[in-house]
Amino acid sequence: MLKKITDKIKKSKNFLITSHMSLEGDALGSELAVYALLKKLKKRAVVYNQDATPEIYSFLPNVRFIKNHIAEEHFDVGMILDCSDSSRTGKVKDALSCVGSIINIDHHISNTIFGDYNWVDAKAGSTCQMLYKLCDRLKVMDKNIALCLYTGIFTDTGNFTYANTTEETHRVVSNLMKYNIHPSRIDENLHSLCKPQDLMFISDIISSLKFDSRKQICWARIQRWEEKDYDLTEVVFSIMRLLKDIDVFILFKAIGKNKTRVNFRSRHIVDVNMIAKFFGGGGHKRASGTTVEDNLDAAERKVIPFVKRYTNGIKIGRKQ
Ligand SMILES: [Mn+2]
Repeated sequence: MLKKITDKIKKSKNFLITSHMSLEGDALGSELAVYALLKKLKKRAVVYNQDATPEIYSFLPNVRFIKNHIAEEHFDVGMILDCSDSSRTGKVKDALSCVGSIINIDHHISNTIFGDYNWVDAKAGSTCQMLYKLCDRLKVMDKNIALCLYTGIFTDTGNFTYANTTEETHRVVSNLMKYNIHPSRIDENLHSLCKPQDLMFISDIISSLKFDSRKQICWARIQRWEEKDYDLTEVVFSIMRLLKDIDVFILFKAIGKNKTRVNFRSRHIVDVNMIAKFFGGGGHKRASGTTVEDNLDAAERKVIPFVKRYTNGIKIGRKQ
């Protein structure tokens, strides 16, 4: 598939690049790496997203060229990156209905294979890790592309701590490091951004922690989830992950009247993609989410017994 995709890219002139709503490091890193790659090949390319780019990613090269509106235009190819289904592009879907062909490059196990060219590798820790191969094959790697790819790999592997961090991840990163990448600066851009009131907000969430009787699942909830210019979800999970032996972490966020966002994480064992799927969502084995049309209490009453039943009989203990 990689060869078919490189051939298609070489043959085409005019590209639309997009990803999923609620942009994060892998989505933006993938888009901007592909944008830089196409520019190097002297192609026309537009990055078009439904959502505005969160401020913390403003250090990424070419981020100012990302568009949130476009005039109607024809594109030879739509490159959809890190996106499990074309509906997750939000309003960009309208523009995709008139592109010549769709290239779908992704690592979500829940990917619906919606493209004309589908390169989906659920074993890859990030889409950026996959794109390294594409850049390598097209011989376009440079400092800007390396910075984008590093950022996506870094964020999607939880700073190289999640179970999706592999030998391949480090091999790719070691090659990217040849392009004058400064991990400490990237980390500071992405993670040193809380204001004092944010820590109080996180402390409210952490004080709601509950556990199942077998101490395998823990969950927290927040009544008034605040949309900030960066997402505190991963910060909350990184605190929950400090708990010994627990495998499943769940965060319930009230995001509207009778609307609750539920995020799932697992450390080693439980397939949380299957759990999210049961409630109409999806994602990865170790990280997934869904939105349920219920208030916090009702969502918790629905989801937690299901997770308990689902994990019952699965031996959850410390590996290694
Ligand atoms: Mn990703």
